[in-house]
Amino acid sequence: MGKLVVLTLLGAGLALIGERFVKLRQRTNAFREVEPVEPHNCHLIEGVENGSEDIDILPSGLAFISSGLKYPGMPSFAPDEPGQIFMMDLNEQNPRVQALAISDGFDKASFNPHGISTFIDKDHTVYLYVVNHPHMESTVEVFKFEEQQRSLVHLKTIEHELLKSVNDIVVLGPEQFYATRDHYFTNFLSLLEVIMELHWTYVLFYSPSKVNVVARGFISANGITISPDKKYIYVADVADKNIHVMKIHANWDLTRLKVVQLDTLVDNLTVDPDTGDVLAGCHPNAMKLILYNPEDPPGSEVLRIQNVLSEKPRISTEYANNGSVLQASTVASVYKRKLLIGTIYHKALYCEL
Ligand SMILES: [Ca+2]
Ligand SMILES: [Ca+2]
Repeated sequence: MGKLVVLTLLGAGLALIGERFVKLRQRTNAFREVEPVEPHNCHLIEGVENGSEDIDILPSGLAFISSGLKYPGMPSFAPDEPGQIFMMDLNEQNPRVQALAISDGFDKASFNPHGISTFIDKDHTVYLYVVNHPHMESTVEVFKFEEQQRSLVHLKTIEHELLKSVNDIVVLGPEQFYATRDHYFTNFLSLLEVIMELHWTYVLFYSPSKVNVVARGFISANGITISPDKKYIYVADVADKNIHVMKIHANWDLTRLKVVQLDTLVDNLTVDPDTGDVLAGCHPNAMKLILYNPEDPPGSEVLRIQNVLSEKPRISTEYANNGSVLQASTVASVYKRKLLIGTIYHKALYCEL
């Protein structure tokens, strides 16, 4: 009788592992190959070699690019070099990147920038908020942008017990932002939460006087951005391959209105300022991302979602590549028909649409 119980439990355990393994392969699109889609005028951006995870473009056409992310489980082509923020002026005929100088008094050696968001104050001062992972912790760094000097003045570091495993932020006002948490566990168990499909991550609202969770139920909340009229928030769940559309209330609480299901692992989101379309930087095959093989690298994919609030949003592919040009795309940001595509640890692409 004892043997039978053990065998039954063992069989059930193996069946569960097998079922989870099959599910994981489906969830990561382990068998998916992309068909190439490329606008006519695209070229790699000289000087960006070690990632460009997030890109935020000011209304004036100045683009901020976060570079050099070191993230658990992902390769880094420059593991010993600190991260940087690059700038690119998209009004120039042939825009080039330049690394922004960062003021003294900030630990530049451990700078590990991830998601970014800009905020323009009433007095026109530009602030850059950066998710940072110094020593694999999570902080939000607030910088003031000095346009003439092309530099960032570090103002403060924001830390909070709920600001863990932060992926991206969107700034709402002075020292007010939403932030996404991409893992619940901060140790080896984080792998388990994806395998078991635990919906334990969230969106956090932060202000100096109030910090609270405003949306739950994501396997891995990733990119976040706001609609041009500031009424809606778009949140990508990278592991669930979808985008959540949420309404913002006066007290900053969020209500989920709809979920746009896709067949690709959605990373960062931006909005085309001319059309209001959502642009999604995506990973077509996450298995290739995790099991990095330079002979068969992860590809890149950018989707455009038109009329995201309507019954039937229109989804089209703006860019797709099998990794021969651009690997592991995370973000696409557009300014006057000029498109920038960033990546976790690879290069960055400039296209004219
Ligand atoms: Ca962002
Ligand atoms: Ca991200």
